Amino acid sequence: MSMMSRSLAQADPEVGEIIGGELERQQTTLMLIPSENYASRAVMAAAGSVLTNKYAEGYPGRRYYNGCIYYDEIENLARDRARALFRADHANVQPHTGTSANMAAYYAMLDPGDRILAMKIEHGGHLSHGMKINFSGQTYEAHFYGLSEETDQIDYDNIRDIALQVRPKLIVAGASAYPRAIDFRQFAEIAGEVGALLMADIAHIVGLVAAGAHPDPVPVADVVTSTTHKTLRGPRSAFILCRADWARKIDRAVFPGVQAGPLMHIIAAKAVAFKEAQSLFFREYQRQIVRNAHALAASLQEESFRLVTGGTDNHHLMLVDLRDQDITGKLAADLLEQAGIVVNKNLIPGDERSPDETSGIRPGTPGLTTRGMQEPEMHEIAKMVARVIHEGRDSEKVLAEVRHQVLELCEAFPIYEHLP
Ligand code: DSN
Repeated sequence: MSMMSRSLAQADPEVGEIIGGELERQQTTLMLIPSENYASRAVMAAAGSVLTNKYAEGYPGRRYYNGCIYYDEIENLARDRARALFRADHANVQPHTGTSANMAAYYAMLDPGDRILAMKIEHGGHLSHGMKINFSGQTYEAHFYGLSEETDQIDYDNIRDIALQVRPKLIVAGASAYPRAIDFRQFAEIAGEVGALLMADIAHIVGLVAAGAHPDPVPVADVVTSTTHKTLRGPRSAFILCRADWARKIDRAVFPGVQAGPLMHIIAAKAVAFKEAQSLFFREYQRQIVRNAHALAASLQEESFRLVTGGTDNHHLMLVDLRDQDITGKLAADLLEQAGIVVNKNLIPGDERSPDETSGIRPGTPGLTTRGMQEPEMHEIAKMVARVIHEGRDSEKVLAEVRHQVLELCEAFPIYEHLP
C-alpha cells in the first residue's frame, strides 16, 4: 500500500491514538466553555478535504496561482452565503482567526498610533482589543471603558464621556466574557457623536445574531469581525463583514496586508457552516442556547452562586463570582474537570486575583445544546457543579459520584457517534 493511501491509523498510529483519545474525551465530558462547540460531520469533512493542497493567494478571479477554478467557486460561495446570512454588503472569508480578523480590520481603518476605545479585558474585553501585551496595544493608543460598578453592565453614558475626552478614531464594541446583550445602536450613536468609526467584534454571539436572537450590529457598524467556531459551530476560523465603502480596504488589509495564502479547506468548511446557519433548525438551536443559558443561570443561583450582573440575558454565557465561596476560579475549574465537567476560569469585574488564578468561572451552553440537552439537564448540571465546588475539594467520593452522573448524561446525549 502506498504512503498516500494509508489511513491515519495505519500511517501514524501515534497521532491516530491521540486524536482517538480526544474524541473519547469530548464524548465523555460535559463541555461548558462558551467559546467552544462541536462542528458537524459536513464541516469537518470540508476542513479535511483536498482543498488543503493548493495555494490561492489573491481573491476569486484574481489569483496569483493557476489552477484555482474550484477555489474561486468555493470562496465565492462562502462569501455569498455570509453576505446573505448577515444581510451585509461585503464579506471577507479569508481571516484565519478572530485575532487576525481584528488585525486586518484595524489595518484597514487605522494608522499606527491612532486612538482606539475598547472594553477592558478585566471587565470582559479581549486581548486583541488593545492589550499592551498584544500587537493591538503596541501599535495603537488604546483607551478603555469598563462596566458600571453598581450593575457590572455596560454604562453607555460613561462610554460617551470617555469618548468625548479621548476622541478615538475607532470604537470597538464586543466582548469575550460579558453576559448581557450589547446595544450596538447606542455604540453607533456615540461613534457618530465623536466622529469615530465603529467596529463590532461578535465572535461570541455570532450564531445568536445570525438567528435573530441578539441585536444585530451589521446595519450600524462600519466593520464587523467574528470567529466561526463558537456559537456559529463552524471550523476554527474567522471572517469580516463590512459596508460597501469599506470592501476594498478590508480586502487589501486581509491580503496582502496581514495574510498571504488563504486556508481554502477551512474556507470550504466556513461555506458549509454558513449554509447550516441558514436553516430553521439552526435558528431553533440558537434559541435553545438562550433558553438553556437562562435555565443554567437560574439553577446556579438556586445553588447559592452569585452571577455577575445577576444573570444572563439574550446570551449564551454567565460569569460565576466565587469570591464568597472560598475557592479560586482555577481550583473550581480543576475540580470540575476531575468530575468530567469542563469550564474555564475567568476574571470577574473588580477581581483582585491574577488571570492564572481568577475569582470566577464562565459557564456557557452552546456545546451542551448541540448535544440536545434542554432545561431539565441544565438544572441537573447546576446541581453537579455546586456539589463539586462545595464538597469536591475534600472528597474523592463526591468527585467519583459526579463523574459517574456525567458519564450517564453523556451517554444519554451522545456526540459524534458516527466517528470511529
Ligand atoms: N479565547 C476566546 C474565548 O474563550 O472567549 C476568545 O478569543
